[in-house]
Amino acid sequence: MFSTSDTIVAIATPSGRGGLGVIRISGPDAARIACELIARDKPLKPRHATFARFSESRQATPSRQGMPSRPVTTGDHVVVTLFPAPSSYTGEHVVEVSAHGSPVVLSGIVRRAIEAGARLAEPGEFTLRAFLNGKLDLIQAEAVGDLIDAVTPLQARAAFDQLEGTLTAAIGAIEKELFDVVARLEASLDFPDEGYHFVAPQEARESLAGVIAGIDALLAQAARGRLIREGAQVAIVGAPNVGKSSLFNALLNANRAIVTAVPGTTRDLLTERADIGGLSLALIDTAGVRETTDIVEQEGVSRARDTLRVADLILVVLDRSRALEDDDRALLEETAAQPRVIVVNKCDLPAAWDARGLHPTTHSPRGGDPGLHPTTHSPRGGDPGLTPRGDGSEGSHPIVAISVVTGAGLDDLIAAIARTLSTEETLRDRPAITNLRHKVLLERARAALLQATTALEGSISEEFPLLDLQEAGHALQEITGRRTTDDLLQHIFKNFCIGK
Ligand SMILES: Nc1nc2c(ncn2[C@@H]2O[C@H](COP(=O)(O)OP(=O)(O)OP(=O)(O)O)[C@@H](O)[C@H]2O)c(=O)[nH]1
Ligand SMILES: [Mg+2]
Repeated sequence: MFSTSDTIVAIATPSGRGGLGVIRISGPDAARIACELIARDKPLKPRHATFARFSESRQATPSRQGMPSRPVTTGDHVVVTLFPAPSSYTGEHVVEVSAHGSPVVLSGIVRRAIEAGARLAEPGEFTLRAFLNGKLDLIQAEAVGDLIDAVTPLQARAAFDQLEGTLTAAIGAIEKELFDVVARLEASLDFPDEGYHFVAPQEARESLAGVIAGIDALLAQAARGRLIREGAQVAIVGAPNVGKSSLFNALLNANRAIVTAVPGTTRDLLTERADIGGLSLALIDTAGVRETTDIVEQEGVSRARDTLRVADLILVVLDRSRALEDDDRALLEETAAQPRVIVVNKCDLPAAWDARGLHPTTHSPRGGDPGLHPTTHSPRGGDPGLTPRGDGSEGSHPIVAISVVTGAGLDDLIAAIARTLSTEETLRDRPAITNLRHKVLLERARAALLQATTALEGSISEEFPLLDLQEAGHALQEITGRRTTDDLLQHIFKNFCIGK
């Protein structure tokens, strides 16, 4: 299904103008095609940058009276480098052509390479070939995609770790342990007269417990890893005019949403990616939640409510300069069971209430919201519950006082967002597992190992645990790509960009 017998070509740099643009050619004919591009008779010297002139036309037609001959062809000074197989990115002969980053010139070079026998590469095909040729395993190939897509330094670091083989090594160690148990059980099966001579069931169970512990250690980091790789959705909700859009703009550091003194300014959802506390978050600004007869606003409120259900974290914004109203209290109750940070805004203005006003017994007859309990906050009075810096005592619902106008408390809010979404280690340690595909397969391996352990307890034939162990082994091999299907490869590489 995936042929590597032809030669592929693509622009490797982003589309648009740039100082330099790079074209990559990979496959058996790469060197010959490169020589044709620059009309060179001698072979290219491996790993040597050759400065040359590219001219798109095969036979340059002399111009008449200074007018270029038709069709107009492109030309440029280029630097051509040959990386002979197998010491190249794809493991095949690879040529990189650096030209000036003009889309016209780069397309001209690609067109010329196709005329000379290359084919336009599919998305991710260079990395797919690297995988098929054994230069990378599947984890590393996926890490290449993650690294390119990374928008925060933490994402880039986690992807690079995987590219360097940290997860590959961890899976390898687990596979080795598993293989050891399988080998001993199989030996017992091959020499039935010896019974469990090669491994006693108890011993095999203990070994399997070690394998499962290894998997558990990886799985324990999976939630943090996923948060780093995929980020989280953070919805900003609140009554009209409390300063949601102002906060949205402040967190984005951009004047993205319209801010006015008129309640009901925001009517639709606005979503932007932001790097907040090292995490890549999708921030969502919503319409102020209130009862309204305006049809457009009603739709906005309904969308805001929908967002509440899907968001990973909710920032409930309250305005401290005016008394809390029913809309505010309703929202506090509505979001009580979800991960949230309560943002008390407009602290530059005289206070109309303080955190004691958030006491659940006062406003939430159903109670059950420990995060709002005033005793969990500073008892010093004055501005007790609004002490912005949390010491961890806020539980899962920190309350942070800010003023978007002065910028006070914004850093504390960012810290509270990162803390609520994750733990401090998320930002410090780098988890090995970030990819959902890997997590699912590890869970499958774990389930099969547990089943094998149970089968060993029954002390029936070794065949039963062996079948389960085989399944566990297959799941581990799927992670690294030693077992794979065309569908899976297609699914993984279709999300890559062309030229990678
Ligand atoms: N003094 C003061 N005013 C603020 C603060 N934050 C926002 N405002 C003002 O409050 C008004 C409403 O701000 P917005 O950001 O539009 O509020 P919103 O919650 O998005 O409002 P809707 O979209 O109508 O629901 C504007 O006049 C802001 O300038 C703050 O911290 N202090
Ligand atoms: Mg708004």
